[in-house]
Amino acid sequence: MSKRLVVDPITRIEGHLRIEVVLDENNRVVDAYSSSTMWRGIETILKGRDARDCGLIAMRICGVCTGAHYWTSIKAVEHALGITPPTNARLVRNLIAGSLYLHDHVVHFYHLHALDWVDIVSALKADPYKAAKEAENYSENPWYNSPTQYKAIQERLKKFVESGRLGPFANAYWGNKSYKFTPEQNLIATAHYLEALEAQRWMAQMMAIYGGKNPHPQSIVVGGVTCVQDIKNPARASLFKELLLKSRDFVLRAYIPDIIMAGQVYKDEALNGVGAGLGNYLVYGDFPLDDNPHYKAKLLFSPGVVVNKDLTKVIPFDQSKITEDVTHSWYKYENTDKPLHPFDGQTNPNYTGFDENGLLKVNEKYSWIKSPIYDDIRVEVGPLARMIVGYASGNERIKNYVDKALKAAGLPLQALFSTVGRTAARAIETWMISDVMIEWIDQLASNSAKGNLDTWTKFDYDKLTKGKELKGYGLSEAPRGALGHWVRIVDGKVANYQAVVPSTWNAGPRDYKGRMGAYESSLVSNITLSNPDQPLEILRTVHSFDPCIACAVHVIDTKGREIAQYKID
Ligand code: NFE
Ligand code: MG
Repeated sequence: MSKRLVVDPITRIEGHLRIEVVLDENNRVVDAYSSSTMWRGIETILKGRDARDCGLIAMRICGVCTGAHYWTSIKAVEHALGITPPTNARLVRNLIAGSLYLHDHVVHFYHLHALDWVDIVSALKADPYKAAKEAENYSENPWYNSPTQYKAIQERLKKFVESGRLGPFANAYWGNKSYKFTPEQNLIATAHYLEALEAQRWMAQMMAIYGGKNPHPQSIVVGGVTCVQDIKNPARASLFKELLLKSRDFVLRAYIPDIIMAGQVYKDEALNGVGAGLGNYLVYGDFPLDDNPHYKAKLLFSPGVVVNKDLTKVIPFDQSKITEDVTHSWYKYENTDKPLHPFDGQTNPNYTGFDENGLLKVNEKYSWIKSPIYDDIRVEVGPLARMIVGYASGNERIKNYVDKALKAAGLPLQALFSTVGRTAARAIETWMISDVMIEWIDQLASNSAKGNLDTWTKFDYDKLTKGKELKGYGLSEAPRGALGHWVRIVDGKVANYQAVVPSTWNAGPRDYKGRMGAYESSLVSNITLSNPDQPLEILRTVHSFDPCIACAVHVIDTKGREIAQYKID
């Protein structure tokens, strides 16, 4: 007898996500469906606008990776106009994007994902002396290293629990068998969870130094950046570096050790490919290291495609091979049923609802997310894709960090193909980015000291656009993965605008051939629930992608109609 399990809403994510799985008699997941139950509308709003304004509006696609849409949009317009920003603008953009990585990844691991691994209640049973010793197994210089500190954290926790006001720790699946940390390990991770609430503030402040504010930075414009005064003032670079070093310290002494600990404790899951998913990975590439246009520059993250977990081969990335399919999505294309390239993309809603039992109509349309396809392959994007494609491309920097982390956890490369690997990849790239950012801030400070305050490439918009049709794309690696914006500009006004977003790639439903999206595929990868009333293993794997559904859908119902009803199972 198989049974259908509905998890709706999935919490500790951005937006509204529903997962339906089919369990066999042993509670093993044998089928899975991912559905966005929310609808938004930014692509449509952008039509008819001056293309120089797109970035400011496009960043409203999301409240989390706001900046990623902002600069990706600006890159698309720069591509269409044929302009390239100068060195200082490149460095500032890399620094702002880097601070988004640090902030997003730390907040994700601790505040959105950790409770899938860490049993807070068990931490109350820990021996603080043993915890202080245990922390030394994962770091030479642990963030917390004295029994007194661990005891104080335990006291804080006790007060929480005794007051009955559990706040963020309420309603979890404490005691579930798939929690594997010892009480001491749980106490270590809980301590870092609380500390990360403070640490994430430093990373948000970093973005605001050159971005003006956080979220929604505002200093990037078509052609460059506007924060000349901040580049000129050496105190700004000093403050940035101070916050960067503090953040990096937290990453090295808390985040990375916690990942090594998880890698060791959850070794079997990693080796058995639990949550592995599609095995196909796509990276657009990002963080330009020279001043060529973004699609030609040498990049920190190598672009490319790896298929079937085959690390011996990297297929070169070509944006013309991206399409979006709507066979199982609540949209309808005019005049065609075929997947469309984003330059020709359409966003026409066609909501067909749930079945008579309130379940997804899995053989028909069942999500507000489209299904992106690369060269007729379904792919996963994100930190794991970046580490895999980088590794397979022979990217020395990426190889070095991946090898160091795997060695510390005592795991082979193969272990990356799992939920544990996906979560570890995010930590590994956070470590790498925090090191590279030191180089970038030093370069920016040195340029400024030499009197190079060049921040903008001059252009004449009217001259460039009058009477012309121009097309451009911006390709980025947002924290959650490959992000592309495509714009068509006619006579200076936006004629069409399409965004294909990381969570669209990962959370999309089946495609026209019935092939699963990345979440769906990862859920049917060797996952068995230890208690079907507590879908902890489902949350752990879905969270390992760091879902953002606002991003994935980015279409808005301006009339405020009810578009879906929620059933909380
Ligand atoms: Ni809304 Fe985003 C990132 C983008 S997501 S968070 O990272 O682009 O899919
Ligand atoms: Mg789109």
